[in-house]
Amino acid sequence: MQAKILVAIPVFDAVLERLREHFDVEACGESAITERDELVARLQGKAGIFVAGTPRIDAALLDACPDLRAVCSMAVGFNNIDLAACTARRVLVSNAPGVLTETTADFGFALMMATARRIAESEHFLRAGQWTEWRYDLFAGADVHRATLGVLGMGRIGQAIARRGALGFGMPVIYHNRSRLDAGVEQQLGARWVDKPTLLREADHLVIVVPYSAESHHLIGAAELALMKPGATLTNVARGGVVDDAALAQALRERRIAAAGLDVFEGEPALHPDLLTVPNVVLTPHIASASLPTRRAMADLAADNLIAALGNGRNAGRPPTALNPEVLQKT
Ligand code: 8YV
Repeated sequence: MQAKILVAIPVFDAVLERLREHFDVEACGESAITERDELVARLQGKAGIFVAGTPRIDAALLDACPDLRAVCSMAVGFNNIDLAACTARRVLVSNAPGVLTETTADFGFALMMATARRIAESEHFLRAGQWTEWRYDLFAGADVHRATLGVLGMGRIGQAIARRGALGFGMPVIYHNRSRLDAGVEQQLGARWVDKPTLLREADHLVIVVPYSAESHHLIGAAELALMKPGATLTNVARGGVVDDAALAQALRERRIAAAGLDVFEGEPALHPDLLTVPNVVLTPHIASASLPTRRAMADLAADNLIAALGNGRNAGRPPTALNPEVLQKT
């Protein structure tokens, strides 16, 4: 008998078909399952669940769904999944690292450029029929080339953004991360490790790429924003919650920094209402990894993990990007 799984988010038909070759699949339909009660009900008797950055998988959910053996996510960030609770119950967890690095870096860089050069703001102006004459200062923004790029969080995506800045735009790169890169990698990127206050003080364009955790909650709040240059920009392609959105909206309104580009929000898909009323912010709906080939690769990787975790094929017992592979070891 095939194992039963729940696909809790909408996904490519081709990926569902692949999963159906291995499992008895229940799919959510047009919208993701977000209600806890519905999730618990639909998970009864299911050995696996296919998710992304939502829904939340925590100890209470695991206890209510005792058949669950694998939680496979098509996102790289896994702050919606309580890894320790899963490991304690021998539930395999996988994420989707690597396949979205370059696409997310493209978007992070594009959002930073759109923010610096005021592209969204100027388009709104044009669409509103407000363009009547050329002016020397019309939407004059900040340069990107040769400006100092500050990267907060120097993992795979941070390094890919740094590479774009250093090699493509001649930007000196400074970064802050808990651990320093190898000297060789630093040299290749022309990147210099600095402490967090120095990063905030010196960056012309700050790009945030740290994972969300209790330690990174509101890593950027009013005090940090106060250290930044008045002409600086801030771009967040990491997670909402890393930035205090209320403090950011206030800093933008008071022009304590020039502009921000945000792809992620605290409490998304809801937005802090103040962000909608400040003009100097570019807002996008968590789409940094959203190129079709990359989203397909992310979904396929999550499927690979589910198939390996629960199936009995070639890779049985060896999910490629498991976060707690130890739970599959025979005791
Ligand atoms: C996903 C992301 O699109 O991978 C991640 O961590 O943030 C995005 O690539 C998102 O998590 C989907 O919910």
